[in-house]
Amino acid sequence: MDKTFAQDVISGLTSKEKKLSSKYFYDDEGSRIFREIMGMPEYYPTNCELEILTEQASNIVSATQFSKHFKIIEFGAGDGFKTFQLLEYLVSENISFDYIPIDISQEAITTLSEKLKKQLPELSIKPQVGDYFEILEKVSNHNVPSLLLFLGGNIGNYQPDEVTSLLELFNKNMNKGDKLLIGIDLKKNPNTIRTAYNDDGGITKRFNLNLLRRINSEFDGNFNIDDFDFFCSYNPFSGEVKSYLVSLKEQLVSIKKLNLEVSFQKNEMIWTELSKKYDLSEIQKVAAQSDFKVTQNFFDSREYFTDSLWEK
Ligand code: AVI
Repeated sequence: MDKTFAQDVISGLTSKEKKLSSKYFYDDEGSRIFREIMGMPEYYPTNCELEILTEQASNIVSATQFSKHFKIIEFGAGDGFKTFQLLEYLVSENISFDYIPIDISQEAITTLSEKLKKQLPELSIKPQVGDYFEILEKVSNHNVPSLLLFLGGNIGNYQPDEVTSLLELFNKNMNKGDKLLIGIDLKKNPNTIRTAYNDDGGITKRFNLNLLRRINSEFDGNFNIDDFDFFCSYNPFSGEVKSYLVSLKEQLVSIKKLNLEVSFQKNEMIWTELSKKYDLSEIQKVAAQSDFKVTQNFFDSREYFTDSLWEK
């Protein structure tokens, strides 16, 4: 049993305002649904970042100012779909570097490595499975500069206090002059954002409901998925998209392996996800708070998203 998940489910469902963290969305089924989301026309971030990394790979690499062999360390590499553009550019230019993708999923890393070995046989790849920071500490080397990648806009899913501690942890494990390229979704027309998370096809709803299905299967729960709805709102002032599951009736749910009975009022909500959108002044502020300097922001043509290059 995943103990941290178990504890978080207990504390989240017994607190006054119920919550479950979106970090638990990504079991195999959740990861599959997320890939469906990334393919939706409404979900713009994926294409925006792909455009940046395709069109501006050479500018990004020049902006790092690395003049000798370096390392690219990618957190949450997943299927490496977007990073491929950057790697392909570097290989085609005969630039000397090692690629170290890190993911918690062995399956993701195996698939990624096999794919890259076929498509970019000249690439030097040193995949790692496990905890980001343990690995970062292990691979950190004063003599070889590093470019860390934290892409996909994942930073938006962290609560404000978690953002600072995560970035401080990155910073602590980097050497002076190392760079961090961080994907950040930007504030924009609120309707564009609302549509990306309130898709007509109900895929994002399925993505959220999958968390209840996961609790049922891992902890022997009896959530009836049809008794829950999905609600999502965007606040253009704070930049926060907040997602919830809504109990459609008064009900009692039991989760046997956790020895837990949870009662729901009709229309009671469980907060599942924060997807925060930033503006450029907030990016400056967050970077400075964790001791980084923003070197340059790379935008897509619509300026919906930035891959922001920071220096320690
Ligand atoms: C992974 N993460 C950046 C996505 C986001 O946009 O917050 C997860 C997601 N949630 C709903 N749609 C996509």
